[in-house]
Amino acid sequence: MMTLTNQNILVETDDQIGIVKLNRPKVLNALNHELMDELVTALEAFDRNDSIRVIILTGSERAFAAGADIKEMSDETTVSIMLKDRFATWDRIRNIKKPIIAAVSGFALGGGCELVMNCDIIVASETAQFGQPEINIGVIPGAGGTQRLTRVIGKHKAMELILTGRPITAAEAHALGLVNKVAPVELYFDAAKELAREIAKKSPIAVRLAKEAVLKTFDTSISEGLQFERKNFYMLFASEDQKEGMRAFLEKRPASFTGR
Ligand code: DAK
Repeated sequence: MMTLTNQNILVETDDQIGIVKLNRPKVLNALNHELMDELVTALEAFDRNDSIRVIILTGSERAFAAGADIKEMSDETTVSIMLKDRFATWDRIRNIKKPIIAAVSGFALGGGCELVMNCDIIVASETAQFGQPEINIGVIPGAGGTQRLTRVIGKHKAMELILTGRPITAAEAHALGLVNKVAPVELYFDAAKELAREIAKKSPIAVRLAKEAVLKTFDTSISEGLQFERKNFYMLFASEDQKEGMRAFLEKRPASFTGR
């Protein structure tokens, strides 16, 4: 296991799993520009690193992230915030090709909840709480909350959460389909790792094309989506992993995937 220290995040690897831990404990991991830049740099480095197959994004037990840094944001004007174009960083996160599992404990609010929804699978501790409280400070979600939350939990619940700013518990988030799995606080990170290990055994090229195809659902019609899925399916027959996977099945042995 290797640990690299940035100012606002901790980065480590565990076998084929890349782990990024948000680390601004004094402000409950509020997402300032510096943290977001470090985060996207770390995620892109894992994305390029062939020995990494799955990424876990996590925070502390007390907070995944309590939102964008309100102190940093409070003096912005329409023009200043637009010219900074900080959403470009979020778009880069959206373009990460490897699966990202969010391991969430404590607060996942505002931008924290939006960051979680940028991930592909969400494991929560029983103490996690999710919400979009921007309405309480006179704004609305800006990093995808109105769109992603609505697609995941439906219009009426999303409307309630976004208009009241009220957070929901891990159990509620699970019932609404926002969270894949809820585990006791001592176990949620291990549960995320277990999932990561399981996915890391699959063909990385199939995993990549599967993630791409699932995400396509969100910006296409069903017939275009089916075409897209088909194209990715055809493409996999050009991979060594497809040959290996099918041969291993027929030879009744576990497959060994290389990502080629
Ligand atoms: N920003 C800055 N500091 C924060 C913070 C935040 N979001 N959340 C907490 N802190 C700081 C507190 O100010 C406090 O600092 P000190 O007073 O000790 O210096 C410290 O963290 C501990 O917080 P509390 O003392 O408040 O702790 P409590 O346990 O009493 O309360 C809380 C925890 C999470 C309920 C509370 O801290 C809270 O309500 N925090 C704010 C939650 C919130 O409103 N989040 C949404 C922010 S708006 C964008 C991308 C994304 C976004 C916007 C733009 N671009 C790319 C342009 C997203 C916007 C948002 O997320």
